[in-house]
Amino acid sequence: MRYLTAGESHGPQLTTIIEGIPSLLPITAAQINHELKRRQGGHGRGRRMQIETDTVEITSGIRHGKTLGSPISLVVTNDDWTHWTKIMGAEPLPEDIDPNDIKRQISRPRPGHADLVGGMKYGHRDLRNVLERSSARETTVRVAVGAVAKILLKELGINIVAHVVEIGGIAVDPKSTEGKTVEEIRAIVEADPCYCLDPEASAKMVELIDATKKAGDTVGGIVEVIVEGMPAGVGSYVHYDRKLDGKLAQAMLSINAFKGVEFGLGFGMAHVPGSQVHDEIIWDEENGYTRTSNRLGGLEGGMSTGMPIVVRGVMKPIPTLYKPLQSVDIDSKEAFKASVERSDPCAVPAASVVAEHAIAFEVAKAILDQFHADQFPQLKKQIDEIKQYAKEF
Ligand code: EPS
Repeated sequence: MRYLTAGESHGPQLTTIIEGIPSLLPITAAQINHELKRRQGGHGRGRRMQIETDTVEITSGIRHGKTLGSPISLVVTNDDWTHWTKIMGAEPLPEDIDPNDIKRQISRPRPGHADLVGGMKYGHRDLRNVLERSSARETTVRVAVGAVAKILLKELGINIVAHVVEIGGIAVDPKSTEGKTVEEIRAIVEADPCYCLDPEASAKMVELIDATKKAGDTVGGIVEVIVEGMPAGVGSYVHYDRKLDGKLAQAMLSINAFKGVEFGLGFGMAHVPGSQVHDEIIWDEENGYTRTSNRLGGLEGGMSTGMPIVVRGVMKPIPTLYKPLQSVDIDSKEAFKASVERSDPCAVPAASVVAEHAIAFEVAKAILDQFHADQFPQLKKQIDEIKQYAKEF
C-alpha cells in the first residue's frame, strides 16, 4: 500500500491517490469527512479554518460504497482558492505583467519554517513558492488517507485514537487513559476543546492558548496515539528496515513541526532500571500471551506484541509568529523582521488528529505488507487466524 499527495495551500485543491487497498471494503465519504472536520477544529486554530469546510470528493476506486481494488483518488478543494486565482494561477503570466507586481511575494524568511533553505534548494526568490507546499495545509489529505486506513483497521478489530497530553508545559494527569478503551477515549476527546482527557488541564490549556494568541506568539505540545487490537508479530526483528517502531517513528516525524517521538515509557526509560521497564509475560486461555504492564508501548524487537501500541510525538510551536523574529531580506540582505502570514497560535489538538491518521496509515501498510490480500474478506480471515495461532502458541 502506498500513497502520494499533491497540492499547494492556496491552490485549487489537494489531491491524493492511495494504491493497494483490497477490494470489497465498505467506505463512504461521510466517514472521511468526519475526520477532516476534527482536523479543522481544536482550540487555537486560526482564520483559515473559518474559510474552509474540508470535504472529500471520491473520484475513483470506490463504487456503490465499496472499494474496487483499484487506486482510490480523493480530492479536497480549497475554498480560499477564489481569493488566490491570480497569485497562484498555473498559466504563464501575460507579457505585460511584471512578475514583481504579483501580490503576496515573500522575501523575508520565517525562522523555523522551510522558507529560506527551501528557496535556496529549489532556486525560488519568491519564498511563497516554498511555503505553499511546506504549509501544514497538506495534512488535510494525509488525514483523508489515514481515514481510509482506519476504516480497514476497524473492520479487522484494530482501533486507533489520539489525544493531547501536553500543551505549553500544561500536562494531563498521566493516569487519564487508565482503564479506558479506545472508544471511550474517543468519546471524551471529541467533546473536549483541546482534544484531551483531563478537563482541568484542558481549561488551563485554553487559557494559555488565548494568552499566547494575545501576545502574538505560538505554543507547541505533545500528542499520544494508541492502537488497540494489533495482532502480535507485525514488523520484524530480522532487518533494520522491517522494524515497525522505526516505521511509526518516521511517520510521526514526517508530520509538519514534529521534532521527537517516543514509545511507552519513552525517554523516561533512561531514569529507571530494567526491572521497571520490561513488561512481565503472562498467559491465560481467554487472552493468550499478555503483559502485566505496557511500558514498552506494545513493541518488542521491532514487532507488535499484541499489547496496545502507545506512541507520542512532540510538536514545536508553529514558526509563523504575529510578533515576528529577526530575519534577513533575501533581496536587500538587510536585517528585517520575518514576514507575517496568517497562522494558528496552537495547532496541537489538530496535529493529534493528523498523528492518529499518519500512524493508522503506517499500521495498515505494515499489515498489508505482511498479509497481502486482493480481497478484504481474505485479509480478515488471515488476521483472525494469526490472532488465534498466537493465543495457542
Ligand atoms: C493550515 C492551513 C494554513 C495555516 C496553517 C495550517 O493556511 P493559511 O496559510 O492560508 O492560513 O493556517 O499552516 C501553518 C500555519 C503553517 O505554518 O504551515 C491547515 O489547513 O491546517
